[in-house]
Parts: sequence; C-alpha cells; structure tokens
Amino acid sequence: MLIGRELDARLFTDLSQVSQQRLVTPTAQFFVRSGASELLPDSADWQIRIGRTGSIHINALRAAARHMGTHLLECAGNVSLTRFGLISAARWTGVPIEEVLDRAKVKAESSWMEISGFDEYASTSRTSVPGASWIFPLDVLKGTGAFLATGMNGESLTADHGAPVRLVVPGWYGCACIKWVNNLAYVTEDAPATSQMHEYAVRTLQRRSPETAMEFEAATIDHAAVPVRVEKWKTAGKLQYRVVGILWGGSQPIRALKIRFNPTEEFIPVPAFHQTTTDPWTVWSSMWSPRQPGRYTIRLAVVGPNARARKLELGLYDRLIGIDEV
Ligand SMILES: Nc1nc2c(c(=O)[nH]1)N[C@H]1C(S)=C(S)[C@@H](COP(=O)(O)O)O[C@H]1N2
Ligand SMILES: [Mo]
Repeated sequence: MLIGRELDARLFTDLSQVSQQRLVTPTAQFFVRSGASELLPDSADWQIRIGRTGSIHINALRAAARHMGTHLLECAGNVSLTRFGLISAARWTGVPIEEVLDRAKVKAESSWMEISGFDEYASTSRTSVPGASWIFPLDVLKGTGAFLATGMNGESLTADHGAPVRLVVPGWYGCACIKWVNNLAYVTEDAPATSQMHEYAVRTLQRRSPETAMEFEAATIDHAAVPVRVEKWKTAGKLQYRVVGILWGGSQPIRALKIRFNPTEEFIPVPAFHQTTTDPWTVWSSMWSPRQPGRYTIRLAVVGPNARARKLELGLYDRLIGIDEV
C-alpha cells in the first residue's frame, strides 16, 4: 500500500514473497521511493529536450520501445528498519540511451550528460530534496546498457514509477534512475554535482561529498545479500529452520556465498549455491538448526572473484531473527 503523498510517498516491497519462480515483482508491489507530482503535466504531449536544440516526442519513444530485460532497482537508502523493502525487479521495455541520442540527431556537445526529470510538487517534502537529476560520463552510461523505459511488466509505466518515461541504469542504485525524464543536457566535466547526487553521496559510499560530477564515483551496487524469510520445517519429527534469501549486485557472479547465524559463530558456506547472473537477483537457502531459542543476527558474506561488498561488510544487511523453539 502506498503511504504518503508526492515526494514523501512510499511503498515497501514485501521481500518474503520472492522465490526462484517469482523473480519479477508485480507492478502494484514494486517499491516506490517518491510518488508522482500532483502537478505532473499530461503525458500526451510529453517531450524530452536533448542538448541545446534537439528533442524527442514520447510517441516516437513508445514506437521504438522493446524488451530491455529484467533488471533490479534498489534505493541506496534501503535499510533494515523498513525490512529492506526498497528493492524490486521488473521486466522493462524501452529504448537504449545511445539510440535515443542517435534518433534526436543532435551533435554531441560534450562527453558528460545530465539527465533530469519533472520535479515540481504541490506539497513541501519532509524527507527529500526536490529536483532529481544525475550527471554521467556518457561512455560509462552507455556501457551499463542504460535505457529510457516507457513500460514495465508488459504495461505502460505507472505514474509513481515515472510515467511516461524514466531512466533505468542496470547495476546502479535507484537514485540515478531518474523518473519523469524531460531533459538530457550535455554538460562539461567540471559541472557541479546535483542536489540528488549530494543527497545520495553517503548512501552510494562516496569517499567524500564530491563538488563536481567528475569526482563522483559510479553509483554501482556492490554485492549484497539478505535473508527474506525463515521457514519452520519438521522432518522425521525433528524441527529445523530454512533461511531463504536473495543475493544481488556486483558486476560478475561470485564463487561462494557464506552465512553466519550469529556474530559469535563462524561463516559457513551456503550449500548448493550457484550464481549464473548478477541481475536481477539470485535466491539461495540454507537449513539451520539453532541450538537454543533466542535472538539471532544473520549476516551473509561473498567470496570472489572481484567481489566487493562494502555495505554487507558494514553490517547494513544484518537481519535480526527471533527463534522461539528448537
Ligand atoms: N524525478 C525523480 N526521479 C527519481 C526520484 C525522484 O525523487 N525524482 N527518486 C529516485 C530514487 S532515490 C529512487 S530509489 C528511484 C525509485 O524508483 P521507484 O520509486 O520507481 O521504485 O527513483 C529515482 N528517480
Ligand atoms: Mo533512492
């Protein structure tokens, strides 16, 4: 259920529903980090300005839109307090950024691009800075397979997910995935970081709050994993638990996943674990026989190659579980 209004609107996804057979989040349950403005103009005449002189009409985008694959979105402010509900996956339709720029036939003015969306609201936000835009090095943006999406899960985008058109940057945090896109502007590499980039500097693990876009490191999602449900099993009269979770992020599959049921215990391998792709997410599970009732803090760890899991290692995905019988 959507709570709050405009920029303060939130919908948290119930992650306990995720399974290998149900990797895609139904649109009505896909998380919302900021709702549509009540002032959003009619989408029938929507135009995206491109560079100083170009533009593309929403109808041209819709006509060119095709399947862009299943990709996950995670808010960089996804925390345990809200049961990690700011993460979801959808099947997207859209047009690659590269092709949008080609179709607009404007001369590239620089190798950096600021992508902005409509961000005027009737009410004053208590939680967010209005004015979402992100600056990308164009080659990096193209390299991610970024696209302008006009649809998700086989239907047009909903207002809260950015209708009529939003940016999706596979592998990057949601804060870069601008909704209600209306402007693609070429900027110089010394362009100041935007208010959205400042708001998300800490949450995207920037080493310091960067002044310029150039100093801002790619807002990519590290490897991360979190338990999403604990099932109670009775096999041959013996009580056992099964911890089911998800693994996502990173640029290439990891070799092994490890789980620790309490800070005083060792990490042990998640059995039969196998990851073939990092996007959207991989479902894993591990049987568990806690020795006594009590409260447990479960944490995952990833093993190479090229594994980077800063938030995971900081304990930001620790999950507290109460066990009442063993
Ligand atoms: N125009 C605009 N785009 C935006 C935002 C915003 O406030 N305004 N929020 C961003 C953030 S922080 C996230 S996590 C994602 C969330 O997308 P969703 O609400 O469709 O899940 O949208 C991004 N795009
Ligand atoms: Mo976000």
